[in-house]
Amino acid sequence: MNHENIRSGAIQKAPENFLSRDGIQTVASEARQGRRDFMRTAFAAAAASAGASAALAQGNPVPSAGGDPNILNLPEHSKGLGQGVATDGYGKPSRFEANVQRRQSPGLTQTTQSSVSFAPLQSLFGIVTPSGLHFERHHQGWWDVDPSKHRLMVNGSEPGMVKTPKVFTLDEIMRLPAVSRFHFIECGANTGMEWGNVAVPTAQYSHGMLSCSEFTGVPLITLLEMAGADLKRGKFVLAEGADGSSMTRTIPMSQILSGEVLIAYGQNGEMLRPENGYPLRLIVPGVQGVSWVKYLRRIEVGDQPYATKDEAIHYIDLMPDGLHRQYTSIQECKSVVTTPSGGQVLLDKGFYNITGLAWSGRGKVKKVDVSVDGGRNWRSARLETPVLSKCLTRFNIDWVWDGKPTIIQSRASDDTGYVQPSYKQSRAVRGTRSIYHNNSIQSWLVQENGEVKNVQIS
Ligand SMILES: Nc1nc2c(c(=O)[nH]1)N[C@H]1C(S)=C(S)[C@@H](COP(=O)(O)O)O[C@H]1N2
Ligand SMILES: [Mo]
Repeated sequence: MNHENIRSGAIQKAPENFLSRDGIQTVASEARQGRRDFMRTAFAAAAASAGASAALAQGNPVPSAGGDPNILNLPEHSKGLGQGVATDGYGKPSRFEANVQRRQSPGLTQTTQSSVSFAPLQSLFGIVTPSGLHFERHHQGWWDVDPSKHRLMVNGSEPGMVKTPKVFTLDEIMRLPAVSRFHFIECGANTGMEWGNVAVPTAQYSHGMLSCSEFTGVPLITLLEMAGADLKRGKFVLAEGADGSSMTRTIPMSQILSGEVLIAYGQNGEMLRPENGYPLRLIVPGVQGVSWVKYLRRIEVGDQPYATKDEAIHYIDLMPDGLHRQYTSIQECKSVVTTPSGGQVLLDKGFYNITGLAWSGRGKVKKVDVSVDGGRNWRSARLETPVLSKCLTRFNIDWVWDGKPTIIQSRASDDTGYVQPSYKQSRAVRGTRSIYHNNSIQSWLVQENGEVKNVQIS
């Protein structure tokens, strides 16, 4: 690429008004203390010795001349008796992984109670988000609801819409035929700060309102059939949560008829976490997170959309002419490189595995192209299996860094043929004042000193 572009300002630097300088440094050092720093320590000896970078370039570190005490000396754990089984009954990550945490954005948390925490995408592997690291978004705080008292009501908007309105206990729901499916959930506001070119420092803050789990539950259609819902007149369903936010969203019956909308109690092999809606939540694959109603207590069948507050005035798109789109639901195809990403530090020039996540609310990811020269050239990344519909897909691609500043990007397309847009393309339609549904191509600037920064290419 033409590195002059970086200096001449064709590439906009991340503005620093989102966080104080201190804030940015804190976040960057949090990221550094993470896995990348582990790499740095592990390879430090190798990198110091002559010819090491050439060896690293082949992915083959050479031992230092003096001998590495970490291989020459037997560690304590090879000589002594280890600990007995964990006594707390529920395992925790290694103490060396303590930096891998959900984090609250210093710029977004204005109230006494935080309402968003972001998943540490840059520290995760594969496609599943560990339940304790799943992002959180609460409109009115979370609750640990007593499952023995929780009820789900299924009723109609008018007499006849549902023949026998029903109230289900959790036990009754758990007796029904269950399915387990992997799906991503993304808040419609994910990457929202970047519409206005506010470049938050890490992938956690730019893309971390995104998670992926194996959900277990009962297809909503099963409950509707049990209650005798009129599936011809009933074109829409209202889903309502039991928390104080009065979270209510309209779901089209067509999606429910496909069998993919679930009433879920399971997440990654155990019950849902309280933060994620324990004991029941709605799973609406491909649709923005707000429709995945937590603490689900009521399903109403009706013949028209409900236009509730959380769909008529929130989670819709502000267009450049000042008008809103009436309704938006599907999360369009998107991707992000998670390593290298903002706040991480590369060790040295040489070989790296570029890795990231791609997803589409419309189906399967078909292809992910990666550029390591600011969008001039693109190569297809390897899509790791499984590649599932409306689910995160992991991609990997080889890269040999020559030690010069460069820009790394990923561009996903899905099986409908849709291609993830550039910022230029997104802004041409959406302007810069939107909050929601930003699926533009993310750019990470790798600087000469190895530090990676969030930038936007104008
Ligand atoms: N009952 C209820 N459901 C809710 C919300 C809420 O505040 N209350 N937040 C919604 C929003 S905006 C999102 S993005 C997702 C977040 O789900 P999570 O907290 O499990 O990540 O839940 C949705 N469902
Ligand atoms: Mo959301």
